[in-house]
Amino acid sequence: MANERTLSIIKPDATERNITGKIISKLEDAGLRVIAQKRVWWKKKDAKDFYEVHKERPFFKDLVAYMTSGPIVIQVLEGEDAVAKNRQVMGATSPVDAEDGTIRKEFGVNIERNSVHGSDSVENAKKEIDMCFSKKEIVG
Ligand code: RTP
Ligand code: MG
Repeated sequence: MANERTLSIIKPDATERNITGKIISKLEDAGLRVIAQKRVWWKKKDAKDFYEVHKERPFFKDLVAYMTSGPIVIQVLEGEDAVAKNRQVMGATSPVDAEDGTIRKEFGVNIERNSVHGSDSVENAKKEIDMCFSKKEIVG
């Protein structure tokens, strides 16, 4: 198993409900370590750039509006198989489909307001980490 890094975002529905600590506990309990973290409030351009892959999807406009509706907490997580492990602890995109014990099952509101983002591949993790953090902000 490889030691990896992945990008995690605690989304506006979760910062609004003041449950960032509960979410971070689940990540840490899964064996992931927070090695960079910041709280930011994205402008439209930030959200559009980050979710560019989804720009043709019907939910894109709503997604950008939602991701700019409040503060988010962006993190770099490190650990064995961090990308897959994080996706596992997040659960399926929609809370109704997510397995028991996952973050989205426990905290997600609906398919859009699903509390967390996690990179879906090692390659995308690298891109997303570079987009969100400078080298010196990451302390492994
Ligand atoms: P994420 O990228 O945020 O980790 O989530 P994901 O891979 O599980 O889902 P993805 O298909 O990449 O979708 C990105 C985010 O867009 C919102 N979404 N809304 N209204 C809808 O049908 C819909 N579908 C997706 C969610 O916030 C989802 O996480
Ligand atoms: Mg995705």
